Amino acid sequence: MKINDILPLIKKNLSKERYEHSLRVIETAKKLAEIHRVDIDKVELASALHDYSKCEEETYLKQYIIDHNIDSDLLNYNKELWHSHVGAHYAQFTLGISDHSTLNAIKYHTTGRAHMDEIELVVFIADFIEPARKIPGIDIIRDMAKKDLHEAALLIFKASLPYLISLEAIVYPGTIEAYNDLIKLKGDKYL
Ligand code: DGI
Ligand code: FE
Ligand code: FE
Repeated sequence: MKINDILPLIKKNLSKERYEHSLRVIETAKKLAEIHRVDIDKVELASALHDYSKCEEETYLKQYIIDHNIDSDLLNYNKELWHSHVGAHYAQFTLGISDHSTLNAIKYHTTGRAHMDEIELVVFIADFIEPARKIPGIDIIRDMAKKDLHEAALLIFKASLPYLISLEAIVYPGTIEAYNDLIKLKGDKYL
């Protein structure tokens, strides 16, 4: 599928705000892809679709996960985590997208995962740093994203994990695995 076929689809399925966020993620991700020489077409498609299911009702997402045999353990965690997996399933089975990196970039854009490839990293980072995001310390992450994708992803976890903990939110194990993986890559200082 081409981006020109995807844009009307996401526009129809999303609120105006969410559609505009998606457009900003596409632009941010494309810039990162160019800098880091990552496949632009895959990055564009994945970032366009990353929040495809974000505006669905909680009951719809839950039923979709049950009906399509998506990892049911997700239902034990925050509903914010569901839209990414439902969106990736929709992209694969309804839109016929088969590229694994593209599908994983959609599926793991909320939590990250261990062993993210560059396409996944670009979408994960672009979602966090798109220009409308106002998060303390975000400019340091924006600068790092131009230099080093792994280090930028690590900065995101260093901001988001303490935030989730401050809210006493349950942290999804995949999020911790993603963080641990990035630490292993650069060498654990405490071992
Ligand atoms: O869909 P977006 O708003 O663009 O961004 P996103 O898909 O990264 O979703 C962010 C939300 O997901 C935010 O409210 C925090 C939440 N989240 C991410 N990881 C975890 C989490 N919530 C819990 N409880 N646990 C997590 O591990
Ligand atoms: Fe999302
Ligand atoms: Fe998003």
